[in-house]
Amino acid sequence: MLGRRTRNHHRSRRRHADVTIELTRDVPVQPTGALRPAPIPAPLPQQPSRLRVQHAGADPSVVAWVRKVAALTEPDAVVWCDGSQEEFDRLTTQMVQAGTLVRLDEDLRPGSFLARSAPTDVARVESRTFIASHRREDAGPTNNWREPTALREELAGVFAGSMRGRTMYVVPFSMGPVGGPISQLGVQVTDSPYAVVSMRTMTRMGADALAAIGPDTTWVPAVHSVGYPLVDAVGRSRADVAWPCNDLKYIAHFPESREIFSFGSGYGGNALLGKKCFALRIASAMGRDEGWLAEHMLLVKVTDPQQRQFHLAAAFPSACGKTNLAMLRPTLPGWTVETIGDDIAWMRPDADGRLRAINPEAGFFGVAPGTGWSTNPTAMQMLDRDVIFTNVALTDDGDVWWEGMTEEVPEHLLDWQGRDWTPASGTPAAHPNARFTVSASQCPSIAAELDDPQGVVVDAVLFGGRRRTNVPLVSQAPDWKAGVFLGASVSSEQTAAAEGTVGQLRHDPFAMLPFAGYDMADYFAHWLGMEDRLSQPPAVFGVNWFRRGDDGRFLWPGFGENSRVVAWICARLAGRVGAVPTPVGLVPAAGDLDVTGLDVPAQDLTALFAVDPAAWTAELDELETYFARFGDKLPRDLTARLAEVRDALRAARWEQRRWEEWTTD
Ligand code: GTP
Ligand code: SPV
Ligand code: MN
Repeated sequence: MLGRRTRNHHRSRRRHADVTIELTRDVPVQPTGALRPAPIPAPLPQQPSRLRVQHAGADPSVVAWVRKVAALTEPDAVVWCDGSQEEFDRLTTQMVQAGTLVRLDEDLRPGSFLARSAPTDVARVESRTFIASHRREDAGPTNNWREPTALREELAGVFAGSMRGRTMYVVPFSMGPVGGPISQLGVQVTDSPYAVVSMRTMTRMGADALAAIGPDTTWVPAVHSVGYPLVDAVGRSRADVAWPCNDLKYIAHFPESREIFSFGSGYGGNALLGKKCFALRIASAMGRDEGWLAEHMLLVKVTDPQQRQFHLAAAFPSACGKTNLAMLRPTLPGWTVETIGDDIAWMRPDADGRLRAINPEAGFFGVAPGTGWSTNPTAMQMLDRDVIFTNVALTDDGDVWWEGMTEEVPEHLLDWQGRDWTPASGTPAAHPNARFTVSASQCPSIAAELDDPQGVVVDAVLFGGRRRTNVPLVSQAPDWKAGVFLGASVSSEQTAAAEGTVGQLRHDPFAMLPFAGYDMADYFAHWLGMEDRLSQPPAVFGVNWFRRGDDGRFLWPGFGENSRVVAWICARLAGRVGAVPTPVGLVPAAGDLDVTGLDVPAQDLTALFAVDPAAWTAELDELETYFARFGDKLPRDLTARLAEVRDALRAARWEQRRWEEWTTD
């Protein structure tokens, strides 16, 4: 049982009343603003007697843990969340009063709110995301490793008293349908009501999840504080702000004891701990140990004109098109795409050796900019009510707007920071990483399978990124090993979803660079090893909607037109079409990609599939350098596939030269 395991992993430092305080208070808290930490360590305060930590329905392991966290963080009150509408209404009303939320116009956007975050708290902070494993090599060269004991001590310092003057909410949740065979349970404590209401939308949160935790249940403890206490160690108070956070941030993971600690941010992936922290970083480590996969993937059900069904999972890096593909409205007649998930898939081999997947989430935390009636009408319909928007612009009539929502740009707005904005302002009205939080049940294309605890059989896995050059519109890996190589070789231009330089090309293997909870080379090996666990492994494809012409424009119209690529993938799965080999994979034969009615010049279509041997050889040289970071741990299958592609390119180069000599004769 995890609760017990967790206790053993901690080292008790102080005893106070009947509460074991595991984390020392000697390191001063570092709050933002005027509140300064007390120079001398204050005496341990008595736990306030009005603090009601007990909860009749909760397993004692949960109560004991909540008590420990409360003793450390010293909130004024503890509230156990039940996930009810009444609770949601109470918290949102409170946040409107506090200025955290703006209630949108009840006719234009019923039941909806706008949150404006602090300008310093708008995206994931990868530089402050830590993996604390006992051995450094278990975190691997792509993660920020921390020694667990030292990190625990640091965290003890920052969490000590961090909830003073605030309410601590206990948020029990299930990732996946409660009680399902692929599902997992967790409990987040947080001093952010915004995190509470978001967790209610994004997970199965509340009484049912809590009731599912019994004495022998594994559950993941997740501690979250925005790090803005309202009272300091010597009792001085300060006023709250609309979006409390702290310049000092920690997004900390202990994959071995399956624990999460997040400090200093109220935003998205930093604060909704069921999402990236649990469902990807902790769950990927669980998957390694237990033989399954936790992936940054959308999940869809595709039905072809003959009513044949296919399930596809696709990994694209952050803000690279998962939500849009998940809600695809096919332009090809007779095809339908239904949404199961848009960000995370948990996949495990079933008794028949097929890969079964669920979406562990219950809602969508999606990118607003670029979402419009012409690009993603399904999402636009989904967003017509009961949404929490974060960092979008506010219209004069109390509705929301963002770049790409409509062709016509409003004359006047309040931008994402609440400042007057006009088209002449020269800055984006919505933050590029502005997001919506909405229940999956509101999605017009949602599939009934979202609530099937058994999941769906995955027929194909797609990998993609934002690549202006080299990577073809679609290609198929000839076998599983080549498919794993394809996933491992994903690189993509950086987006606003995390801090960093937007547009900069970086390796993002399996779209999991920021999310793998253990060594990336071990992760590659785990993927390779899945072949032996599967009687029918999914086919693997690479896609790229983002290739550009010399003039900088996208060569492919994308969005609904991506159904043409999906149709070719399904035709391959059904064995209806052949394919043409290239050095980097199999591509559609002439005529097999349905371009009927598509307004794309023939030379652009050719360019979308061009494999330039010189450019690709350079790409492989660079990839080899990247792979070298993993040293001896890099699986030989990947080195072998790299050599194979290299040889094929050399042959292609020779072919090309010979052809050029002929044509110039
Ligand atoms: P995360 O939630 O960060 O994991 O992102 P995501 O992968 O779900 O990305 P999303 O679908 O929200 O897309 C991000 C941006 O890419 C949006 O601005 C989209 O409009 C844009 N985008 C999505 N699909 C396409 C496409 O086919 N072509 C082009 N040109 N842009 C696209
Ligand atoms: C991503 O960055 O991949 C997201 C958004 O899906 S966040 O939840 O903030 O990580
Ligand atoms: Mn994501």
